[in-house]
Amino acid sequence: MKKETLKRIYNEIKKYNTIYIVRHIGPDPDAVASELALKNTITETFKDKKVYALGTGVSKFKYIGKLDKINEFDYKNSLIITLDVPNISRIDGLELPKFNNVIKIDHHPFVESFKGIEYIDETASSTCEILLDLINNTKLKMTKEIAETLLIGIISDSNRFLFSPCDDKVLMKVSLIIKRYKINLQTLYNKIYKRPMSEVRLMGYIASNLKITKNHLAYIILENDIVSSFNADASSASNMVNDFNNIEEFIVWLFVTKDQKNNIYKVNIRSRGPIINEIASKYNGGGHKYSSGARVKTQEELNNLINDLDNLCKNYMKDL
Ligand SMILES: [Mn+2]
Repeated sequence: MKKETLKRIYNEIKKYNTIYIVRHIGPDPDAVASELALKNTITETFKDKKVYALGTGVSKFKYIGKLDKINEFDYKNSLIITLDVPNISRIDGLELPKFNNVIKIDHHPFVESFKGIEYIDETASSTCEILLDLINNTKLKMTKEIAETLLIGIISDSNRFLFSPCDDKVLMKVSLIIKRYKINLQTLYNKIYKRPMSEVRLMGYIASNLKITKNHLAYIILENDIVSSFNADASSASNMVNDFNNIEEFIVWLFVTKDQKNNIYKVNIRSRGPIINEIASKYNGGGHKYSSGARVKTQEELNNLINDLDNLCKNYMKDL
């Protein structure tokens, strides 16, 4: 069944000369790596196709590759492939409803239909792992560069195979491409994990100022002047939420940063027990069961979100 859908996706790709690839706003390495790997395997396989990997660029992820910028779209005769995003409102780079032909490839829980072919594998560690399956099961070509890009997404989204889901299947697939393309993991890790000292100092600030409730919820609101005093930007501060896993004193934790341009609070939430994506979706967000994001406009909404998560922790602890 799954293999059949992968073959259908390949046949669709074959049909179209113009293909746009998009992913979610506020990209992470899996989002960016998946769109560039897919673009590269399509252009490697079909030399004549015009393929665009779209969305706002992030300087931190420049090492993964360069994104495309276009202003005019062929709405009717093109194919859109959405990666790593379950809801239309979080797509970055184009307005999906305007297009006729859509393929969705994702590993997040289903949120809404994109009215095309949908391939959702919640057991996959990352969208890049699904694309590895796509290449392994079709005539799409693999190169060393594509394999490395896919590995960047798989390694980042699984945090070096720490987060679930992570199983024997992904380790087997990864080990095969590392061997076949003689990939140097150390070089790759250096690219993914190298960071300036100022970020580590910011982590120290966060560790010292994180508030922990009696229900085992931890949170911090990172004002922009604090973040910039450490020479960091809001998105890298927000992503540090991943570095606070497995801490005894809390089971759910959230980092709040401010998006000055759109005047909203961006909330990044993690859990090692309670399921958080239902609450996140109440606050203009969503995501995985244990890893979600939300966006709220006012301090009041933010307080409500924190209260809801605190209650979630309380109920979870009661049932243990
Ligand atoms: Mn992902």
